[in-house]
Amino acid sequence: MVDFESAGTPVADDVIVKPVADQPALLLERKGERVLVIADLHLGWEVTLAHQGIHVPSQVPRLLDKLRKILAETNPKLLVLLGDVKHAVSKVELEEWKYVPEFFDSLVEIIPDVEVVPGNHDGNLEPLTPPSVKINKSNGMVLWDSVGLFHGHAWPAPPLLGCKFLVMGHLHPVVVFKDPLGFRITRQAWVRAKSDGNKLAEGVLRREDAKFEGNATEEVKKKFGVSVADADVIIMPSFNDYLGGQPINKNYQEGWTQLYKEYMGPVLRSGAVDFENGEAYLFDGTFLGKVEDLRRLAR
Ligand SMILES: [Mn+2]
Repeated sequence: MVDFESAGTPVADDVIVKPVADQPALLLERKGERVLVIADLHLGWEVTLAHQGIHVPSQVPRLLDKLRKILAETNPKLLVLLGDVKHAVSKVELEEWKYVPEFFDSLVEIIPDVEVVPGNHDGNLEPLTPPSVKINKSNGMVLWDSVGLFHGHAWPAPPLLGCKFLVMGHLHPVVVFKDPLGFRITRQAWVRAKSDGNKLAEGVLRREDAKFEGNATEEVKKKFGVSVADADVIIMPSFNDYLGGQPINKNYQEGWTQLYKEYMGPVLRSGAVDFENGEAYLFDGTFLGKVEDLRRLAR
């Protein structure tokens, strides 16, 4: 296991949150109970490429292999797939009827307890998964009253506002460096940042009622019985390492580009998560620095 170095391993409510060493997987632990989280598998990404004339062999065996090793090493009771399990948006591509069930059939033999929090690519996922796999709502799930898990393309459900930890995917963060000769180095990264609970609550309430005004924290308590908390937010790297990523230190020059703004999802766009002061880490635990400092290195 690797600690998030600079601030130590976050612990609250007896919950330990740790990235698995050298892997894009997050281990949550409470009183000896372990849950593994991975995000952005994008099964079938290679089929989309094939439509463009680029042929890459099916990644299903490779991804399963990687996952099998991590599961053997960490021995969790539950695996959570944090969105974008498959790649094709909403309409199920023909090929998906083969490789998505193929993936899940092998997966539930390795670990019987699997839950999905759907992402923006997961329309019509249910008919492709075994009945034992639980598909949650796309506005997220709460674990142990402390950990909110949501994909990140949409606002989380009100109960997640009370969580001390929020885990999200969707962004596929990578860090890009350029050396003096112009060589570009791209590395997947973890980002850890603080959320402003009240700001997040404002966004969640506005989604439900566009005219909302007043104190969001009080309103969430009144309406949903949830005590809003500032959270430790962990943005996960994509499990499928073949995918492109969002260079967190590059797409920002005088402001986020329009495309990136649209992509990053309402939570990050709203400023409710202090992404600028977020800390980036490599898979081996190396602390790279704050997101805003890394931007200077990208130019
Ligand atoms: Mn996504």
